[in-house]
Amino acid sequence: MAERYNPAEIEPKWQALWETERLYETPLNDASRPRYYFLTMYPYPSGDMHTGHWYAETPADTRARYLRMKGYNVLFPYGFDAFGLPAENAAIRRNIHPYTWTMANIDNMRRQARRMGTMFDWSREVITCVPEYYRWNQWFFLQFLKRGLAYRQQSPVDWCPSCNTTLAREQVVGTERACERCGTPVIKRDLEQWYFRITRYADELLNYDGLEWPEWVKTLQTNWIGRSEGARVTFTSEHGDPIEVFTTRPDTLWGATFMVLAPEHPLVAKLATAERRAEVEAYVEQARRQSDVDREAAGKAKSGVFIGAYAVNPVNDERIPIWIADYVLMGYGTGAIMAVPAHDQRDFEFARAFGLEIRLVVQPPGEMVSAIELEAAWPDEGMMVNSGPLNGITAGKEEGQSVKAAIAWLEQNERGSGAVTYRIRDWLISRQRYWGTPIPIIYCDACGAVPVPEEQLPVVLPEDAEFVPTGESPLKRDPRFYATTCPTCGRAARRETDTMDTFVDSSWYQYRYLSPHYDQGPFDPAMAHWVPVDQYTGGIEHAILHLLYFRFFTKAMRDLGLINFSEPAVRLRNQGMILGPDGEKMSKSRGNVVNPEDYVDKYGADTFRCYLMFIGPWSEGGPYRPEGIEGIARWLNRVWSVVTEPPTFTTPSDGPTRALQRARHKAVRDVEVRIERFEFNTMIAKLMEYTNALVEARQSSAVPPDVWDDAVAALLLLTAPAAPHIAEELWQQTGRRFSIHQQPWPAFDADLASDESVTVVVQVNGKVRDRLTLPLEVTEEEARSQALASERVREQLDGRDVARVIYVPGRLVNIVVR
Ligand code: ANZ
Ligand code: ZN
Repeated sequence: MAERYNPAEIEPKWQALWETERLYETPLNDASRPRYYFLTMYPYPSGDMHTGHWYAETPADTRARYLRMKGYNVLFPYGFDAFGLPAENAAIRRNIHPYTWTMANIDNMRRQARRMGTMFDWSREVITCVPEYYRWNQWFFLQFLKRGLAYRQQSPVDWCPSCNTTLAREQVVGTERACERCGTPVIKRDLEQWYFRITRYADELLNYDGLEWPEWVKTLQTNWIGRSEGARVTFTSEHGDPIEVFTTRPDTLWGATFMVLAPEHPLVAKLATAERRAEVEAYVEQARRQSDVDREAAGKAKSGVFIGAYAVNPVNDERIPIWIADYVLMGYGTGAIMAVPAHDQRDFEFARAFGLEIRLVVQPPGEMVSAIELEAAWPDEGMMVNSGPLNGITAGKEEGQSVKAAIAWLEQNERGSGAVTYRIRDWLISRQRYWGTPIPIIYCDACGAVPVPEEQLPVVLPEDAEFVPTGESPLKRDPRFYATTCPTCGRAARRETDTMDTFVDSSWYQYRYLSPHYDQGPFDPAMAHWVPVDQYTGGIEHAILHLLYFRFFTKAMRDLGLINFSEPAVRLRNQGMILGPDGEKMSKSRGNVVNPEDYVDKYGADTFRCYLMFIGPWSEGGPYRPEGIEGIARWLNRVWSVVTEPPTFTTPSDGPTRALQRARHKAVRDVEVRIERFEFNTMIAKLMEYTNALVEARQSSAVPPDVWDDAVAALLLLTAPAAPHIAEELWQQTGRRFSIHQQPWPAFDADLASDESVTVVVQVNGKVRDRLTLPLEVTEEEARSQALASERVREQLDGRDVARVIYVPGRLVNIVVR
C-alpha cells in the first residue's frame, strides 16, 4: 500500500469524482442544517487564473470547507465579471468578437479553477455578459428610473479629441492627463449621462450597524462619502444674481473678504466684465484640463483671475471682489465659496498671492494678534471679533458657540440656513462602450427619453458588431442596433447607445447565484432566506467603489421591496496582495509572474494551496518566495508516509500514548481557532506540528492501534480543508468511507487540550512591569485588556493617557503612555 505520494495522479481523479458525485452542489432547500452563504469576489475573465486568484480563493475555500465540516449547509458559488474594456480592446487588436474572447477565457479559467480543488458550486455559475444576466441590470435601471434613483444629466466628462470618445477615469494617464491610447491631452466635454442617485443613501451608508467589517474599510468609505455640516448662505452679485455658497464655518462670514467661483460655475460667463473676459476664458480653458485631484493638491501654488465683478456679503452688505480659481471645484457644495483668508489656509495662501485683504474674526487665545502678523490661517478656537452679533461668543461647533449662533442668525434673518454637504457624487453609469449592458432607453424627437417597456427586455448587444480602432462604440454606428420605433408614439426613434459601468454587474451578483436561471426577476424570492451573505472575502483594492455600490444596491433593492434587510454582507475580510518574488506587483512586462500551473504540474495543487497560505498573514499579502514551497512539499510527503506506513504496534506504554492523545486534542483546537481567525499561515504551522507528533509516536511504536487510528483520522480531517485531495486519498486508503469532505469536524476535549499557556510580558514605555499567564489561544483584545487591568501596570500608568498599545502575539504587550 505504501506507494509514493503522487499528486499528479490523485488530484484529477478526485476532482472528477467530486464532480460526478455532485459533492459541492448546495441544496438550497435543506432545512436540516444551518445555512452559510460564503461569497468570494468573482474574477474578471482575463484568460488565466493567476497566483492572485489562488491567493484569494484557496484560503476562502479552506474556510468554506471547514464550515461545511462544522455542520453548515455552505453555499460557495463562483462566476465571472465578464463585461469590460479588455475584451473590447482585444476585439479591436485581434479582430475577435468580445463574446468569443470572453467565453474562451472563461472556459480556460474554469478548467484552471477546477485544478485548484475548490468546492465551488459550478451549478450556480453566473456570467454577467450573457443576456440572461444583464437583462436584470436593465430591469433594475427601469425600476430605479421609476423611483428617481436613475436620472440623466449633462455633465463634464474626460474626452479624447483624437479618439473621439469619452474616457473612463483609469484611461486618463499621467500628470499631463493624456489619453491612454494615443497620448493626446484630454479635455472636458459636456455630455448627457445617466446617473444612479447613490447620494440619496449617503447618510445611511455612513451607518455600519451590525456589520463586522474591518475598521479601515469603514473609515475609507466614511471619508469617501465625506459628510460636512455647515450652512448655505446666499450672496448677491451687484446686479442681483444670487450666488449661493456652502461653508462649514458660517461663523466666519464677517471675515469674508472676497468670493471665489469654480471656473466652470455657470455665473462666470455672465458676471465677467468685458475687460476681463479674455483672461477669464483662458483661465477657464486651462482649468478644464486638470483633474479634481490635481486641482485640490495641497501645497500647489494658488492660481486664479479676478473677473471684474463684485458681490455683496449678506451679513454686512460689504462689497467684495469675485475671483475664479481652480482650487474651488464645481462638483462640491455649490461650486462657489466665500473666502475667509484669516481662517482658511487655502484662502490665506490665495489672499497672500494676490494681495487681498485678510480680516481676523476669531481672536486666538493668549496675546492679541492682528491679521498682518498671521503666518498661516488660524482655523482653531478663540473668541469671535469684528463679527457684529457674534462678537464675544466662543468660536466652535458646540451648543452655545459661534457656528450654531451664526446659523440661528442666518435663519432668523433669512440669509441662509444650516445645511449638510457630501463629497460623494452620484454614480455616473454611462459608458460609451460596446461591451457592457445596453441602457434600456429610446430617444424620440416627440416624446423624449422613453424607457424600454419591461416586456421588451433584454435589449441585447448585436452579435456581429464591427470594431474599428477609432475608439467609438460600434453601437453608435450600427443602425440595426439603434434604429427603432418609439414605444409611446410609434415614430422612428433611436436607442441609447451607451452601456452601463460594469460595477453595476457586481453590485447584485450575490443574489443571482441563488437562482441563476430564474426568469421572473433578478432572483427567486423563494431563496431570499439565503441572503444577506454571511461572509464576503476579496481584495483590498475594492474597499471603496465596489463595496459602496454593493451596499447601495442592497438598500435600493430593499426599497423596491425585493428584500427586507439593508446590508449585502454581514462579515467582510480582505486579503492582501501576493507580489512577485522581487516584491513588486506581478506583471508580464516585469517578468515576475508566478504561473500557478507550473507549480501545480510540479508539486500538485494541495502543495501550492498550502504554500500560499503558509507564506504569511493573509490580510497582508507579500512577495512570493519560490524556495519556500519545498518545505510544504516535504510536509505533505511526511503526512503521506506517516499515514501509509503505520507503526509496527508493540506493547503500548502510557507516556507516548498520552502524548499522542494530547497532541490530537490540541491540534483540533488550534487548527480550529486559526481558521476561525483567518490565520491560515499558523493553521499550516499547527498541522505541521501535529504531523511531527505522529512521526514521534510512530518511532516509539508504543501506542495502541485505536489511539493511532484516531490520531490519523484527526490529521486527515484537519488537513482536509487546506489540502482536500491528499486528505481524500488517504481517507480512502485507510479504509474510510467517501467522502472525507462530508465528515463532521472532529471534537476536542478542552481539558486535554488546554494544558498549555503562554507567559506574556507587559511593558510600560518599554520597561517590563508585569508578567501574565494567559491561555495559548488568547486574542489580542483579551491580552490588551488583561494587561491594562494589571495592578502593577495601573500603578505605572497613574492616570496618564495611553497613546498606543503594541501587541506581539503570545509574547508581549507594550503600553506607550505620554
Ligand atoms: C468659509 C470657511 C472659513 C471655510 C473657514 C472653511 C474654513 P469640507 O470640510 O471639506 O466640507 N468649500 C466649499 N465648497 C468648496 C468647493 N466647491 N471647492 C473648494 N472648497 C470649497 O470643506 C468645506 C469648506 O471648503 C467650506 O467652508 C469652504 O470654505 C470650502 F475658516 O467656507 B469654508
Ligand atoms: Zn415618441
